[in-house]
Amino acid sequence: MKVALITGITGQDGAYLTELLLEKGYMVHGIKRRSSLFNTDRIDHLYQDLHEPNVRLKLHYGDLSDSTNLIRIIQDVQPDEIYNLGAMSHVKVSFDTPEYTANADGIGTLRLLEAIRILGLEKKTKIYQASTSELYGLVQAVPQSENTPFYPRSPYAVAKLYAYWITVNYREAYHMFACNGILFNHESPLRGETFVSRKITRAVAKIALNLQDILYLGNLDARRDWGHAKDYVEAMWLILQQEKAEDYVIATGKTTSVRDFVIMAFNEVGIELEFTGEGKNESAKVVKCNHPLYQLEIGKTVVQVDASYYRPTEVDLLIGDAGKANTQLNWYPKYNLQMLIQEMVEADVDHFTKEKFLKENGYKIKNQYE
Ligand code: NDP
Ligand code: GDR
Repeated sequence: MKVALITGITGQDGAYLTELLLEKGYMVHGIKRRSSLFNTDRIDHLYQDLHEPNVRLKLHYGDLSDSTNLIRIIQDVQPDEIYNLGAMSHVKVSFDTPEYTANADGIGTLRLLEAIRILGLEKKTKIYQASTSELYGLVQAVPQSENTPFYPRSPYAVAKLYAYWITVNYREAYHMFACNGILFNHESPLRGETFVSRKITRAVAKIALNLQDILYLGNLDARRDWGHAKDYVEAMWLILQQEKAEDYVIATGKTTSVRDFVIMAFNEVGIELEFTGEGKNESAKVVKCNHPLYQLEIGKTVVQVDASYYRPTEVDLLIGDAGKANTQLNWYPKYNLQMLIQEMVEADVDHFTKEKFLKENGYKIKNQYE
């Protein structure tokens, strides 16, 4: 049985990757951080009681900032494959916590690579590094491929640049099977609530159900190449199954503005929007509301730009060229943006419909500690 170790197992990609590796018959070990509340919601459905026979998912407490912990876990687990997905992954937050981000996202990768070397596992253990389209930053050329120069634009991207190159360096210096997947934005119903896609789909559901008035957003002009996380974790696995360790861009090849994402998401619940104004004064109002279940007043403002969400330096345009992954990995995305948005909006509508039903029927959703 192949053994995998996943850092960041409690995150969006960690959950989809765990599901995929369990389906493929792996023994999966994951590193989770200690937190004051449970933080395993995304993988609870996969969790197996350790008292059961043939358990194939095991969680270990740990942190990318603690090399002693990483060395011990890797020694115990003896993984065939490590997927380094753990990171402080929010670009805007990295401007507030730059040192922590450098430590976890940059040096954390070095700690894993060194742990493999210290334990003499260079020939056994393959490692996947979660690199990112944020490395391209200030546009040098489009579409962005494995050969496009990097120009990071945030503490997050600079930390990930270190992680990218230290992965390449350990591959070249110590002949380790170490690879970067340069993944463009990928989303899903499991996406963290503060990334723009999920922030939008949650707001669409709440606004349609009259649980929220306005969605405040930052830069609507930014363009992203958005795919589905389920497709992208498949690429991570494929990258580690090749004969030779290499780096790959994973993307859909299509780019869409945040504004158009908003329009498409509201359309899913039959709401048509019209945007007016520019920059900090831009907003959108309802011009049509066709859904039998949702009644919204025509002319009501439902989206408003709030400059506090702007970033000190922005990445304006991302569009990936996944040609190498298409030909070498035979990887193609199964989801397009429309399908992704539909799945995300449906999941959020379902969630908030239940919440509304409970509230309207007198069930007070209490803080469990009250
Ligand atoms: P999430 O933010 O959903 O998950 C991040 C995971 O990392 C969580 O499990 C989190 O734990 C864990 N983590 C955070 N800090 C540490 C630390 N110091 N030590 C150990 N674990 C830590 O990210 P995604 O699943 O979306 O992304 C996975 C990886 O891929 C990240 O490295 C991200 O930077 C990168 N990436 C993501 C892309 C995307 O579009 N989603 C695109 C390209 C790259 P906890 O649950 O406790 O917070
Ligand atoms: P990104 O994702 O920064 O690309 O990083 P995010 O969804 O945060 O932002 C995408 C774009 O939307 C603009 N934007 C807003 N963003 C957020 N979060 N909130 C808002 O209110 C808002 N309004 C507009 C942003 O300015 C940006 O241009 C994600 C993360 O998953 C990284 O870890 C990963 O490496 C990259 O994708 C690829």
